[in-house]
Amino acid sequence: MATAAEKTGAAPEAGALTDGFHLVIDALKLNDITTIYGVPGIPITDLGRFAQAAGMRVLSFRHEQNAGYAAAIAGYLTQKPGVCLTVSAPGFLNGLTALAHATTNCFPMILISGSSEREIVDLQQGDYEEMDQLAVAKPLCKAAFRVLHAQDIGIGVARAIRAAVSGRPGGVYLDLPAKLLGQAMDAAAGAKTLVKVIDPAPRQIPAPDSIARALDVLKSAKRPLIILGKGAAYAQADDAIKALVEKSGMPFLPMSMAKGLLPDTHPQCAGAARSLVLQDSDVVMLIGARLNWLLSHGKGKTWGKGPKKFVHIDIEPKEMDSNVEIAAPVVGDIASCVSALLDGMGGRWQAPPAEWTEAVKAKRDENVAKMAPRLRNNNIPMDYQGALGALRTIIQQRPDAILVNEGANTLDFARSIIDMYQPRKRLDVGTWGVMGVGMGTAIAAAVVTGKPVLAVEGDSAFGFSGMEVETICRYNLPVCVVVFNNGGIYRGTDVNPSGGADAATTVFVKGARYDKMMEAFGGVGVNATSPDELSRAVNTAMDSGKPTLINAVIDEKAGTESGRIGNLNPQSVVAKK
Ligand SMILES: Cc1ncc(C[n+]2csc(CCOP(=O)(O)OP(=O)(O)O)c2C)c(N)n1
Ligand SMILES: [Mg+2]
Repeated sequence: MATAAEKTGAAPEAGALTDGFHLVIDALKLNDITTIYGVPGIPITDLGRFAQAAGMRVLSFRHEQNAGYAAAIAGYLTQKPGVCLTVSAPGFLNGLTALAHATTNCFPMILISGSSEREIVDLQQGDYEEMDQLAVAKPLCKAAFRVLHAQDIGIGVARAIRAAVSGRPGGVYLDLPAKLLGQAMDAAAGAKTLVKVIDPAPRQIPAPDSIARALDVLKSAKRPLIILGKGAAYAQADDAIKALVEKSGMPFLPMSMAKGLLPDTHPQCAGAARSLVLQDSDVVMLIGARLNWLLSHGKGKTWGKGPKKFVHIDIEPKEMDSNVEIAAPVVGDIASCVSALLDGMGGRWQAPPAEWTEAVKAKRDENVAKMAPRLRNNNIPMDYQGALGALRTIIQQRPDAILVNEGANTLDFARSIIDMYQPRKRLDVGTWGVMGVGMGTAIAAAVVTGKPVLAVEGDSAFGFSGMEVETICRYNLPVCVVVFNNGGIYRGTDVNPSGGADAATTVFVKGARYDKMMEAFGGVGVNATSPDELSRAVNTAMDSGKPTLINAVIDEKAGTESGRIGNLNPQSVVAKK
C-alpha cells in the first residue's frame, strides 16, 4: 500500500491539520482529475479558490448547466470523469440537466454540489438553499453518494470516479454538505484516507462463444452493414475499429458523433446512402450504437421489409434485445470485443458480395453528386447548403479542428454536409437532441484538446448558452462561433395566428446582431452575409485563435419544421397548420 507521503507528494508536518476542502482537492488530484468546471457561491467558493491555488484548472462559468455540459463532454473526450462544481439547491438543479444528459449519453461525469445542513434539511426547517439533493439526483444519474465525515472523502471520491467510468459510463452525483468542507482532521491521518482508483474502467472481455456466434452471423450475410455509435468513438480503439471495418469489407454507417472515426470520405462509408443501407441490409453489426429512436428502434419503414439479423456489441448486457431480437449479442468493452472479432476473422475473410458493395457505392456517389452544386451556391441571403458548403471546405482543410453543432436545421444539414476526418471531432446535441450544449461543449473541447473549435449554432440553440461567450473571452479560448441567424426556431417567417401584436412563438427579433455580443467582451464580431464572407471570417478566426462570433445571415425561409425530424411532432385533428 502507498504511504501517505507517496499519495500526496509530501509528508505533512507533525501536528498539521487538513480539512474537508483540502481532502476533496487532494483526492481529485491523486486520481489525475485536474480540471473543474463550475460556478462559485456558498458553500463551495473556497473549494474553487483552494483548488486553483493547488494548481488545478478551475473554470468559472456563467451558468451551471453550461459548466455541466462542459464536464460531460470533457468526460467523453478523455475517458476520465469531467467534474462540475455547484452551490446547493438552485446551482445543483442547474447542473442536474447536464448530469442527466451525461447519463443518457454514457459520458463519465461527476456533479459535485455543496449542500445545506443535514439536520435542518431533514427536518425541513427552512435552511439557506434547503433541498434533499441526494434524493433528487438519484433517479437522474448512474450513482449518487453523500459524504458526511472528512475521513470518508477519499473513499467517496473514489466511488464516484469508479461509478462514472466503469462499465457503461454515466453521470454520478457527489453531495458535500457545507459542514463537511470545514471539518478538520490530522493531516497525516487524512492523507492515509485518500484512495487512488486502480484500473477505474477494467476491461470486460467478451465470452469466446459470443464472438464465434457473431462471426457465424456475419459470414451468413449477403448485404452486411456496420453501424458505429458514439460508444465506439468513446472507446478510443480507433485503429482496431478501422482494421475491423476494412478487413470486413462491409459498408459502415457512422452515427452523428461517430463521424470521423473512419473518414466520411472512406470508400466503405455509407453515410450518403443511409436509407438504402438501413432498408436493404440483411445483417447489421452495431458497435457502441443503441437501437433507440435515432435508429427508429431497429424496426418499421426505415428498416425495410426483409428480415434483419443484428450483431450487437455493447458493454451493457441490458442493452441487448432492448427493442428487437439480437441474433448475436457480444457483451464487453468495445476495444476487447473488436480485437476478439478481428482475431476470429483470421487471414482469409470473405468480402461481402460485390453486388451489394457496388450498389451502396453507386447510391452514395449519386447522392454526393446531386448535393455538390448546391453546396457551391453563393446566394444572398445564404441558405443552409451555401453556408455549410463553405464550412465543409474549412473542416476539410483543418481536419483536426473540433466541430460543435446544435440547432434543428443547422444541426441536421451540418451533420450531413460537413465531412469529418478524425475521431471525436464532432460534438453535438447527443441522444436527447439538447439545445444548450453549445458553448459549454466548445469551451471544454478547447480546454481539453488545445485544438481550435468551430461551433456551428442555430440562433435559438445559441441563445441557451450564449452568455458563455464572456467565459470564452475571459479564458481567451480558440473558439469561433458561427450563429446561423434565420431569425427563429426552424424558420423566421411565422406570424401570430391571432393577428395580435405579440411575435409568433417561433420567431426572434429581426436583423439581430449576435456578433455584437462577442464584441461586448473584447472578442471579434463579424456579420457575414455571403458564403465567401463567412469563409473568410472563419479562416481568419481559426488562424488567429481569437474568440470570434460570426453572425451568419441565413434566409429566414430556408429551414423546415424541426429540421429532419418533423415527423415526431404530434398532429392536431382539429387544427390544420
Ligand atoms: C433543451 C431544449 N429545449 C427545447 C428544444 C426544442 N428545440 C429543438 S430544436 C430547437 C431550436 C431550433 O432552432 P435553431 O437553433 O435556430 O435552428 P434552425 O432550425 O433555425 O436552424 C428547439 C428550441 C430542445 N431540443 N432542447
Ligand atoms: Mg434558427
